[in-house]
Amino acid sequence: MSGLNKETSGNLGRQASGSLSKGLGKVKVSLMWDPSPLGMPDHDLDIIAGTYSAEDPHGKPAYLVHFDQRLSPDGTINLNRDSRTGAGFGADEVMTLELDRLSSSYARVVVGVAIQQNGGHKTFGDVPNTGVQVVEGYTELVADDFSGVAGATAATVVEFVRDSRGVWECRRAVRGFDADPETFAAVMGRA
Ligand SMILES: [Ca+2]
Repeated sequence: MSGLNKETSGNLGRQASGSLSKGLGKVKVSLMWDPSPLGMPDHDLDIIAGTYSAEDPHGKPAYLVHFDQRLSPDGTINLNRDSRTGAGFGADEVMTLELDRLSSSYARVVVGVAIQQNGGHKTFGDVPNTGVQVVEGYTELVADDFSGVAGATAATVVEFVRDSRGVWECRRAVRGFDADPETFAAVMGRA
């Protein structure tokens, strides 16, 4: 996989499609935070999704989606909006996941947020007004302000798992990590 400790990003788009199955269909993750004071290093937070196979749901991710790999191989997970500063109104980063379109070979998707470190040690407590929201349509599934993981440099937020019927369910999973984005992405599925 390519490095997660910041390079350039691609830019790919995709059409959405509807859901016929029960359980979760198209889910949206929105992340917001405030920019750093003028002259200070930027606050750069990243949404990262890891998709795991049915054979190894808590092991190595089958693939990752993030600023440097904005679309999953089958087009089902898309980082629609990317920010390196947190400047501007509304959500700074947005990711959509079309869970109902994922191949049955995948059984779990974990979504987390990592803070670019740039040689320092920046935690959620260092970044003002950080918030994340997970919705399906108008239904809020998970919302958090990271105050419970203020000392962490990265955190998982939510996991999606297939139940015994094969439909997707959502579980809140706010767990802090002390790791840079690349390390976090490699281990975020183990919990
Ligand atoms: Ca970012």
